[in-house]
Amino acid sequence: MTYTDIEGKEKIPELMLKYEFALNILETHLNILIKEFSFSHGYNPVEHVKSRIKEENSALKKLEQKGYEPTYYNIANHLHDMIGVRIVCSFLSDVYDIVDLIKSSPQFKLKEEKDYIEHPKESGYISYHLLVLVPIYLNDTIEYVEAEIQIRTMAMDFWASLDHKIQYKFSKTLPNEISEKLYDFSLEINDLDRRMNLLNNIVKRYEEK
Ligand code: 0O2
Repeated sequence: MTYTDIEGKEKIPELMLKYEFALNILETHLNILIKEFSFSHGYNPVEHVKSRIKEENSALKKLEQKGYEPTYYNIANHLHDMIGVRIVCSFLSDVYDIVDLIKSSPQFKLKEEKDYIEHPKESGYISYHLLVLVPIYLNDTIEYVEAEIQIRTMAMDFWASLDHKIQYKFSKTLPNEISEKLYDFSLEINDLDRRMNLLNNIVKRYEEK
């Protein structure tokens, strides 16, 4: 199935255009926030930023997984991560600095936050998610478009990327022996992140001397 087969298909190009506008605005604001933070702190907490608009087949697959019909309405109302930005940081404390930075920005409205660092998912997935509303200015109206921002360390990103690759190889659920190992590795990664953060605190004390 493609977008051209779904109910409300004639409204899809306009929706995609709005996603494109919102992503452009979001990327620009995030870039400014991070650059300003780096300038004022003399330190850049961000390793890299990746963004995307969800591909057609992923969007339709996600609707199916969530039990929704593949319609324009359901894409617009039930997929909250059609726009996704991933900010990968160096240390655990950097993740929280970036979360605070985004939350205190007047450029976005915060809709929801999910702290999968304090509360990892059953799979072992660790990350911090912010669901924000990005204003786009169209003729005489302002529309707010949802976007998901995932903030994580390099270690969390390493786990999530490999987990994603492994999941992809299995069409149904993962065999227990694999999901259990992935969960254990995520605990190790979490522990390593915390120890690296402590080490960084010691490094900072040396820098202050
Ligand atoms: P992709 O390909 O990365 O886009 P919601 O999106 O809020 O309606 P959901 O699915 O419960 O509902 O949201 P959640 O779990 O807060 O966030 C979903 C996204 O987080 C996923 O998007 C992944 O990017 C990431 N994620 C969540 N759980 C896992 C996991 O166990 N392993 C990995 N590798 N990533 C995870 P998509 O659309 O599923 O995938």
